Amino acid sequence: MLRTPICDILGIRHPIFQGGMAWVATGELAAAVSAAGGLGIIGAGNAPPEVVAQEIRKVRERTDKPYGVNIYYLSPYVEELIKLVVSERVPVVTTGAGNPGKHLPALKTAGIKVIPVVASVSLAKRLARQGVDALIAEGMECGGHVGEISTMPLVPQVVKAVKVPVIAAGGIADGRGLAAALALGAAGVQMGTRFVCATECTVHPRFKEAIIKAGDRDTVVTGFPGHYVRVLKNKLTRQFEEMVSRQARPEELERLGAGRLRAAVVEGDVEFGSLMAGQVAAMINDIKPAAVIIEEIMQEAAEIITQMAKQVAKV
Ligand code: TUI
Repeated sequence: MLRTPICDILGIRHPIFQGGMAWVATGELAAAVSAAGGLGIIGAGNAPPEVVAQEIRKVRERTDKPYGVNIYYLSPYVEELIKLVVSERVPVVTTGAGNPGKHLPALKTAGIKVIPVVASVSLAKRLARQGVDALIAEGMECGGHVGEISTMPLVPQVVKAVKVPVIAAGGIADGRGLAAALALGAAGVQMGTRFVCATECTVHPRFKEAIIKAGDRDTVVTGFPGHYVRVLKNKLTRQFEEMVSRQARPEELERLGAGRLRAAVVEGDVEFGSLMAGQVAAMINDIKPAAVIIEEIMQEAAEIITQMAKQVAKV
């Protein structure tokens, strides 16, 4: 049995969050993760509030366990989404790609646990002072939008800088990753790519297959200043790189990227879709139910920690 303070704060059995990935983290996936004792998180992405409300209903129909909604701060609907999560009394809100500071009073008054994703120590400190319940420190091994610091140096620095629990994200897909994150001082982990290959994840099967086939050097960070994303290499990333090398205008690059995540997730366009995935893609070799993913990780982490403690005892 491996419990950490985040389990008690949120009322979950296992210290495992499922990343709130835009287009990917639907109510079906979030419900499966929450029902299995982790924290399932709906990814609002750029979706309008009525779509997110439907995903919330899906979770509620399937489980009465705690779940979350991730609000992406570059969405045009941030204000409406804040109103939605407050009126729906969503138990947990995670945030990404921005600073949720100004919405903290409204969310806290509604009794919502607020857990922002940060990629730097400075934002972590500011948000901890403002009263967030926990933080997710995301290293640049992750898929999608990336910061500049890797998980191994980011997590201990954030842990040292704040008093609230820190969840490690980026580069974690198995029990070894959970044990390592706990060793860095984290109270749990968030995983995205591993849950893309959950049975309950509704992405196109070709997206899942692309992750399963990926090797250690098959992701690349592309994009433009202020919006770098890690994706699986394909024809889209090669075209993007060719345009960058001939110094194409940012508008041209933006046009090339528009709608590409939807194309990957919904249509299974593995050639010209944006296949957002982390470096752990190379470590994922199968599709299995979220509950099995979680049970195996918990088991493996407990075995590693027990083994390590024995090694210490021997000396
Ligand atoms: O947000 C993510 N990951 C993402 S966003 C995304 S792109 C997307 N595309 C279409 C529709 C919707 C979304 C793909 N992956 N991760 C969380 C994260 N947040 N990582 C880093 C940050 C971050 C960056 C800067 C958090 C705060 C921040 O603060 C800036 C400031 O204002 O201080």
